[in-house]
Amino acid sequence: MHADIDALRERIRGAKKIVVLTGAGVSAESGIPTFRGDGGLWRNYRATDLATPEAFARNSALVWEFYNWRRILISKVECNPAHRALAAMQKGAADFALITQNIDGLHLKAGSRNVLEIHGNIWKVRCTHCGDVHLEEKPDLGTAPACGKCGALLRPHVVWFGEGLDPVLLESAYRLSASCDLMLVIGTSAVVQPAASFPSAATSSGAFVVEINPERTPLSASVDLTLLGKAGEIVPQLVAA
Ligand code: BV8
Ligand code: ZN
Repeated sequence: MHADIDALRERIRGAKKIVVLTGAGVSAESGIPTFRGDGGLWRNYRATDLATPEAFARNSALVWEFYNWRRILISKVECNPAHRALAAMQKGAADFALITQNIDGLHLKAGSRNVLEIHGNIWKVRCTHCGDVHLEEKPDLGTAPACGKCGALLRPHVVWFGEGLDPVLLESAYRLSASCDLMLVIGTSAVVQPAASFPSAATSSGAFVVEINPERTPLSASVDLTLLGKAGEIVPQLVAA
């Protein structure tokens, strides 16, 4: 592993354009349960049951209880060494982009800039009627928060399953993936589309693609290097002075 890490550190140093794609695994060591790992349950619901427009239409109060539970949890955790190392890597790189599937905002909190939050941000709310979007830092918004402008019900400004991603963000993510020479894929089970397709866009454009994950994933067979381990342990070694 050490030789791989040393070689990768050299590759990072020499890379012209680095793109990093992160998933829930990069926040696991901050204490935020991942989606598909154990602990990814809330009152015996799976996130995929509640993170849908249908669930919100059926029982918006239950969905708000789920998001308030996550907002309260996230408000209490800290960024971990993986978040901090990625912020440092960005500072030292000529051309760097971070695409995250996470909505916890921890990359921004760790100092990463221009993060593409392709699934949205749990700290943003959107009005279901007038579409107004704003940051709402209070962790518990109750089960029927109302829009300050028009009084209609607010929803989390996140992308639910079955909803399209912001087309501008999606196009940028593909363009960045297809024009980098090094992609690091960190802490994702590579199941959720369209994010799971970004690494193959990088590969087909000749990039060197690295996966960092304690487990193998559907991506493992097609990446150039898999570093089996925790993000909080491996990523800091990639930016060590
Ligand atoms: C779309 C925001 C079309 C909300 C999220 C069948 C039926 C219905 C839909 C589909 C279907 N088949 C495919 C689809 C499409 C669907 C999809 O991909 N479903 C999956 C489940 C099969 N995709 C969508 O619906 C997307 N939209 O396709 O729309 C469309 C197009 C145009 C117009 C209209 C419609 C929208 C997808 C976005 C959904 N929203 N989040 C919220 O969070 O509440 S996705 C959600 O899952 C999170 O963002 C999360 O990040 C993401 C992916 O999961 P991972 O990040 O990979 O997390 P996971 O737990 O799976 O894995 C963690 C990994 O970390 C593991 O590998 C683990 O080993 C590793 N790990 C653990 N510890 C560590 C670690 N790694 C490093 N260090 C550690 N310490
Ligand atoms: Zn409104």
